[in-house]
Amino acid sequence: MSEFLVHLTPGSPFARSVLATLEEKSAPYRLAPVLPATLRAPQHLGRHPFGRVPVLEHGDFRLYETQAILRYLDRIVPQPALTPADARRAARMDQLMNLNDWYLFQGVANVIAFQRVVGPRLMGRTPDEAAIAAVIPRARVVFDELAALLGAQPYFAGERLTLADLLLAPQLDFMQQTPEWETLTGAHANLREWLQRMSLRPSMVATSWTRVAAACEAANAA
Ligand SMILES: N[C@@H](CCC(=O)N[C@@H](CS)C(=O)NCC(=O)O)C(=O)O
Repeated sequence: MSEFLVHLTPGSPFARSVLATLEEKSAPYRLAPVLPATLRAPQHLGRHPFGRVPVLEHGDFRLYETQAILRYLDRIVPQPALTPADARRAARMDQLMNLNDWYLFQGVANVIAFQRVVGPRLMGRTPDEAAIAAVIPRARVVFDELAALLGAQPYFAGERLTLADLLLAPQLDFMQQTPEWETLTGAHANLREWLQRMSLRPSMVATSWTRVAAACEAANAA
């Protein structure tokens, strides 16, 4: 199988989903680090006109948008399958992936995790408490719904790991590093146990911010 190239900035939860999927598939890949300051530079805009990461390259095929990348990887490297064969379980997986992008990331994680984790760590910023407080009602709806959809299942679409788990885990791992995690998951032991289970997977261990940052430094030095 030919190698995959992943353009990313360390710490990106969307990029981590791509890396964790590659790890689950034991697929060969290389990292192409993009400095945050160069996301809007012509070279990166040539790969991703919206100036974001991740971007995947596979031979002469280039692709951005994490859901599209994850589904491509699942088709091109079929084992282990990360999409349920059952239509209803597959629909649940799709629903959760959209919930991640539209309701968890947009307006919840991109505010709370950014203010609490990314801003302080990368830019030395102080969290904007008013901005965080403003999104808590929406965050409660998202977390209550995630817990309801997970229910007593080990994974979001049932008995087996799917792309939905791999898209959600990096976002929720970020959220776990904030004090809001306690508030939002205090009544949702199932969600906390799921993240614990996900965090122990070798694919998640191998793609922590620290590990990816070290791999990016090595790639830059090479
Ligand atoms: N819809 C995109 C979202 C990607 C995204 O928002 N990536 C973030 C990092 S997690 C990014 O590139 N942020 C840089 C910026 O907005 O300047 C996807 O699914 O790939």
